[in-house]
Amino acid sequence: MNRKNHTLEYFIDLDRYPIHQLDSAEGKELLETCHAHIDNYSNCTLPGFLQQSAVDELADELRQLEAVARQVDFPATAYGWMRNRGFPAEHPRSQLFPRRCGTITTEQISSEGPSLALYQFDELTEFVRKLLNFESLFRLACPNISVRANIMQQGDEFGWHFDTNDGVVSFAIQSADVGGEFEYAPSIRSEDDENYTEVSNIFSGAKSPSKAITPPGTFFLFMGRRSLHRVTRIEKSSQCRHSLLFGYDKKPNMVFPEHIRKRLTEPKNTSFHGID
Ligand SMILES: O=C(O)CCC(=O)C(=O)O
Ligand SMILES: [Fe+2]
Repeated sequence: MNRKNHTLEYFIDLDRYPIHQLDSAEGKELLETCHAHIDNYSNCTLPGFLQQSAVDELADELRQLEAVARQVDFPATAYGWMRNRGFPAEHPRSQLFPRRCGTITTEQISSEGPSLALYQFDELTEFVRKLLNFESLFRLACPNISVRANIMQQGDEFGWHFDTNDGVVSFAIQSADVGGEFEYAPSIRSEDDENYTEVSNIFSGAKSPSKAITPPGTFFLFMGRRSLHRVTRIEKSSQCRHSLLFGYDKKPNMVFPEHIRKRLTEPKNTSFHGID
């Protein structure tokens, strides 16, 4: 096998995004720009973050994993971490959205390959920590959900939802031809205010969401617990949409509970994950 030299500069355009020198004037400027964007839009979107040759290698790796992706296919609540029984039919907590998507989990990915090599860089973890303004940030120790990839084909969609945590990092690796766009409503909820009126407006289409522009190679940090989001249906595409997702935690050695890991690693997951 033709092993690549997986250095930081092989993966990341450090001239444009000097994440290895965050204390330099250029590094500070990068952080300032990102923080302002996070404050206003609940995300940090850095196009051209990955070098083209790295994008190509990552896309090759994910393409080879398409055959073993687990298919998730069920109607899902946007509020996966809450008990949602007993709300009126039209209430946001009662609504379900299609979640149809292929998932690759960490144990399926080669430890020699580019996806796991990119995850291992302390410079990247430190950059994310500074973006989030956390005292500490660690890569996960989870054998299944540290690094994930979403593999979406024609007809797939990942309906409206909130993530269980803020600060998930994803990389756009391969786009669909038509559809498969990331739409979101920034900071629409908080732990003190669910803001159901605005959530309903997005669900019903009365209010239009924002769209993230994420061509392949884009770094994307997202506040998904506060911000409603979805990946729109892939209407037509000759190739799958690939996104690569990296998990982090404030504490070291975080492993997701077994029932969550099981749910993601079951061969075909069509179980009802709606109201319970
Ligand atoms: O694949 C993506 O771009 C993000 C999908 C998503 O929101 C998620 O996996 O929670
Ligand atoms: Fe999400």
